[in-house]
Formats: sequence, structure tokens, C-alpha cells
Amino acid sequence: MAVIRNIHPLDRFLRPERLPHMWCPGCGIGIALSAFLRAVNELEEEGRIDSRKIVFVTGIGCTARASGYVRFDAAHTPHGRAIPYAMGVKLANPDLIPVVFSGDGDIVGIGGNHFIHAARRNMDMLVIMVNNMIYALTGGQVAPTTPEKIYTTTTPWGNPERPFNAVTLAWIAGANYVARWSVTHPELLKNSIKKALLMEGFRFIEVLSICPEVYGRHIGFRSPVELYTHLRKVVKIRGKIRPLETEYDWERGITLGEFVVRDEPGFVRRLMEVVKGGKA
Ligand SMILES: Cc1ncc(C[n+]2csc(CCOP(=O)(O)OP(=O)(O)O)c2C)c(N)n1
Ligand code: SF4
Repeated sequence: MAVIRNIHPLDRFLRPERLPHMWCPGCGIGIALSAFLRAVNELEEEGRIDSRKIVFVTGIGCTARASGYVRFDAAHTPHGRAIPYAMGVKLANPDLIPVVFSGDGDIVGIGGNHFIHAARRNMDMLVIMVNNMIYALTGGQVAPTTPEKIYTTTTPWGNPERPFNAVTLAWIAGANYVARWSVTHPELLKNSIKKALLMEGFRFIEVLSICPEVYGRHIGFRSPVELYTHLRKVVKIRGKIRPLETEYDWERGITLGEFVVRDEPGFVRRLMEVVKGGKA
């Protein structure tokens, strides 16, 4: 009798030989990755994207391990350097669609300067920043996104720093698209990724995620469900709100939504205009 295997529609985007993955039970990274894969799958089924053009670029961290599990052309680059790598990909072959998928430490910590300048240039790429509010892979040090007063291994009395609001940062630096979602609302995230994938210029999507093993456990959450439930209470979906008005506070709330949709020419288009306008 023939063996019938159930093939999941997303299997074609994964490398089963690299599984099982290294993420802890209850980690939010898988939800974020699955939203991305579902977005690509739907766009391809609708005939609006060719997934073979996607180049999936990560830095270093728990989130960044995703590049090993996906079946795209992928690169696992040094910590903080995913954005310049993606920029090189786009400039070498403007037909490609670079997608950076990395952690908050990678994108706005060590890679913060690359982030600002890629947004300023309106560099053609989609950046998905999985924000678990901590340096997770290395054991829970404070990140530039760690909310105020939160205990981390390097802020044992509570975080005295003011965190970045990455939404405001991306907007002010010049990104064409800026949104913040959460693993508690994966369908909204998937729809936003679909939209951003089809745009030009710098597109930034922050995804609030849960790290139950480090962030959650260190501040007293006893299970992934407890942390997930808390995050669900913290996030507030708001439409038609300016990036400056978005909140980023573990107590008062964190604003979710789509905050910037601009149609400015991306870097590649501007570059081509300059080159064609010159004498060469
Ligand atoms: C140049 C450099 N500095 C420091 C490290 C150590 N390091 C590895 S991952 C990481 C932080 C990871 O945090 P984040 O980017 O937020 O990803 P997460 O693990 O939370 O998903 C650090 C500091 C490194 N690998 N390379
Ligand atoms: S340490 Fe945290 S972010 Fe890393 S895999 Fe475990 S739960 Fe996920």
C-alpha cells in the first residue's frame, strides 16, 4: 500500500535536514518566521512574487539562526552586519529581493548605524526585526530595546537606560514603510509583510516577540503562556497614529500598527537616475 505523506504548504521553504531547530519551547521566533513564510507563499500563489529572488540575510543571535532553516538563498553574516550585506546583494543584482531577519540587538544595537543609514538612503530591502527586548543568545544582557526598570544580567537593579523606540527611529531616518506588530497577532504581521515585500525602498517591520527562557524567566514569568498572555495585554493596536505618538513601555503599553507608508523612490531607482543623467 502506498504511503501518503502530508506535505505542509510551507515545507518547500524549509530545510528539513537542518531540523529540529535550536529554539526553546514556547519561543516567539518561530511565529515570526512562519508569518514571513506564509506571506511569501501567499504572494507566490497570487503570482505577485518569485520566491527564488528572495535573499534571506541574518546577523548573529537566536533569531539569526533562521537563515539555516529556510530554503532561500541565505546568508548568516557577522553580528550587526546583515543590513550592509543585504545592501551589497541589492546593488550587485537589483533584481533580487533582500530580506533581513534578525534580532533587536543585531539591528539597532551593534548594527544601529547601518540601520540608520540604510533608512536614510531608503535602501531597497525589507528588515524584519524580531524584538525579544534582550540579548537572548548570549544569556540575557541589556539591549537598546530593553524597557526601563527591567532586570537583565547586566542591569541587576533594573534597567536605568531609556530604550529606543525603533519605529520612531526608522521613520525619522527616512524609511518608506514602518510598522510594528507582535507574535500575539500573527495574521496582522503576515499581511504587513505581504505589503512590505512588494514595496521599494527601506521597509521596516518590528515584531515584538517572547523569549520565555531568558527575558521571561529572569523577570518572574513561569511559563511561555504566562509571558505570551502578558504581552497580549501590553500591546495596543492603533490605526492612524503618527510614529512620534507610539508608546514603547512594558507597563503603560506598546503601540502596534502601520505608521509610515511612503512612496519615495528607493536607492536603486535614485542611483539609476543619477547614472543615466550623467555623461557616462
Ligand atoms: C561582534 C560581536 N559582538 C558580540 C557578539 C556576541 N553576541 C552574539 S549574539 C549577541 C546578541 C544577540 O541579541 P539579538 O541580536 O537581540 O538576538 P537574539 O539572540 O535576542 O535573537 C551578541 C552580543 C558577536 N557574536 N559578535
Ligand atoms: S533563548 Fe529566548 S530567544 Fe533564544 S531560542 Fe530560547 S526562548 Fe527563543
